[in-house]
Amino acid sequence: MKQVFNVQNMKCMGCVSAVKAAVEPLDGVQSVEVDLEGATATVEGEFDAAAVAAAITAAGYPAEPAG
Ligand SMILES: [Cu+2]
Repeated sequence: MKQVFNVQNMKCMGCVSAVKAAVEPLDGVQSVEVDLEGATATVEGEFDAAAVAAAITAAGYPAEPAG
């Protein structure tokens, strides 16, 4: 599946890297694309959306599934 998350507080490419690093190790995640300007992260794979949102939030960027 592909899920878009709204991600708050990302301000630079360091933030983008931090979000990617938080999501990539999670179970079932195949790829992560982060859009700094759009304030979103798009995750592909077979994962638990709540766990992904929680991991991004725990990294300092409050996140929730979009739509
Ligand atoms: Cu930053």
